[in-house]
Amino acid sequence: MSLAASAPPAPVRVMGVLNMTPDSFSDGGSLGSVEAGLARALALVRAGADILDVGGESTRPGATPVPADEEIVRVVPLIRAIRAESGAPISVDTMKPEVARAAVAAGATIWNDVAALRWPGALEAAAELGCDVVLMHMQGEPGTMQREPRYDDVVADVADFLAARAEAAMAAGVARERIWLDPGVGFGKHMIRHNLPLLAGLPRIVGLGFPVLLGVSRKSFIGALDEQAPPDARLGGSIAAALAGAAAGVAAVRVHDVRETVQALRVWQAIVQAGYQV
Ligand code: HH2
Repeated sequence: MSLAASAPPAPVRVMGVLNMTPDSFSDGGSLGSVEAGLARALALVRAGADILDVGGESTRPGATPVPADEEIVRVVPLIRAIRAESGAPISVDTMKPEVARAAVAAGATIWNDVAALRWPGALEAAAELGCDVVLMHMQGEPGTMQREPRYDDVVADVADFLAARAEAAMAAGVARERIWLDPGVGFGKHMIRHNLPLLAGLPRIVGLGFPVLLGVSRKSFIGALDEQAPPDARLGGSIAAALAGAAAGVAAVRVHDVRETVQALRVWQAIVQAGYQV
């Protein structure tokens, strides 16, 4: 069947994870210095990353909160070092407006906020900074979010929340074209009962009309579906979930294993593209 009349989807962008944290669930402690972080960042760019996501506070369930000044010390020198060596877009993974401000001053152009600008002063900061913002859904707080997550209808609840946060951001002065949405897989969601229907319902989130970022890499639901495989043994499941996102129309995926994901997406994209040729 030829689909020549309509255009194939744009390639899915890949955001590579750089966690400057001692305690991240998937790769904690692997980057102990700016030099190690920079080497990893440049390796991710060579592997095909379109965006580098620098984080200084783990959001895994039960993680210890990090004060803003400590988070700034973890992320800003690395952002500066990357900016000096590479033109790759940098996002900062933080909930705190003061960290976002320092990161943007150092060269980040995207604020990846798992709290969707709900911290005091966050909406105003995003509007002032004028950077892109990722608004992610999370039920509860990182420390307690996995205790007893509840939804009437997880897809509808997440879609309604994201639409409301996008409205709040625009009302505060954030330009519509700066906004990305993220369903927040694993953030206040039962591993199977909530994450899987949410992934199946991604077209509804995409249908809100903003680019969607999806973070599924190495997440616990993959271990739950495969004999409790540990985070570093979840590559196959991570790629499967990323491709499910691609098929649903997400604009970008946030991943630890950049090279492997880029290859999987290239093959998927080539197959889809072949269906559009006369
Ligand atoms: N997931 C994590 C962290 N930040 N940001 C967005 N937008 N979407 C996500 O799904 C997402 C995110 C959790 O992964 P990781 O960074 O590997 O772990 P930790 O939070 O323990 O540092």
